Amino acid sequence: MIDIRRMTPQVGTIVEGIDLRKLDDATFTTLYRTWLECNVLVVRGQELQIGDFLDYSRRFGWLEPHPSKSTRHPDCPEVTLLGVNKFRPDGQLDMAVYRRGAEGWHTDGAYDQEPFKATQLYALAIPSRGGDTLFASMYAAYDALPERLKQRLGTLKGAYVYGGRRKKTALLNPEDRNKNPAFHPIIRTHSETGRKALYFDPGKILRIEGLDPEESDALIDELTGYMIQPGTEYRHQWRKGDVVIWDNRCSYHKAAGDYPPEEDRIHWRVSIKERAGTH
Ligand SMILES: O=C(O)CCC(=O)C(=O)O
Ligand SMILES: [Fe+2]
Repeated sequence: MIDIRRMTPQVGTIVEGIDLRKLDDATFTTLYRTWLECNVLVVRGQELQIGDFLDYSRRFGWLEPHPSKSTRHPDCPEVTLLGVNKFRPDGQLDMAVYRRGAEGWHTDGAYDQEPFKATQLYALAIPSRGGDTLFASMYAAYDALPERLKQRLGTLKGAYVYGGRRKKTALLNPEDRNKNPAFHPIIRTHSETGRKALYFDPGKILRIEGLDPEESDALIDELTGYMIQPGTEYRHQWRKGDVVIWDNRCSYHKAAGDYPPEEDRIHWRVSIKERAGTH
């Protein structure tokens, strides 16, 4: 029996009692609609081969290899390995791998002209404690903006690159580190729900176009303060076999990054776009 449980009013639903390897179209449609409503969809208890994970992920959109080439699965470029090769040859913990996604609240792929529609993870190994992923609603962030800020943001656009203002590009190959920025309206309308969201990523934004640098930095700080609205957070405690997809058009996330480093925390990850071949 399929069991669908909302975790918070806005973000997060947990589904149990289905096998994603044998998912009929009607059930997928239910899952997809639920996901659009609650931004983050967790399906528990799966035993997937890599092909099963890819087949299920492709039902959401186009899978694009992530720009971090060094963390791609060796046989399958669409799959990124999270938590693999955490220790360098000299035994040092590689913080870029261990703390990936834990630097702050963010949305994935804002550095592309067409940002990622979704990101999906499959949990292969989960530590005994820590290592949660946190989520929050961009719709709630938009709704919380004072009218004055909504007016000011109007059609302003943010300029984004992978490394942002701090130039954090450790996971990229040198040839991929100096791409041109991508521009996105900060008030962004979701292409499927039609709802407005505060589309924003303080770690990847360079500047807000059309403002002088001090004004831009000040507005970035101000917007950062609106990102996470109380009551919209969902904290996912992973179990092995969980499949979790989040909508990057209407949710922020971050990894807690706090698990015992000597333990494994390993996921397969795919980046999903609305359309093929769009960077
Ligand atoms: O490992 C996690 O919990 C999430 C990491 C992350 O930010 C991502 O995969 O986009
Ligand atoms: Fe992320």
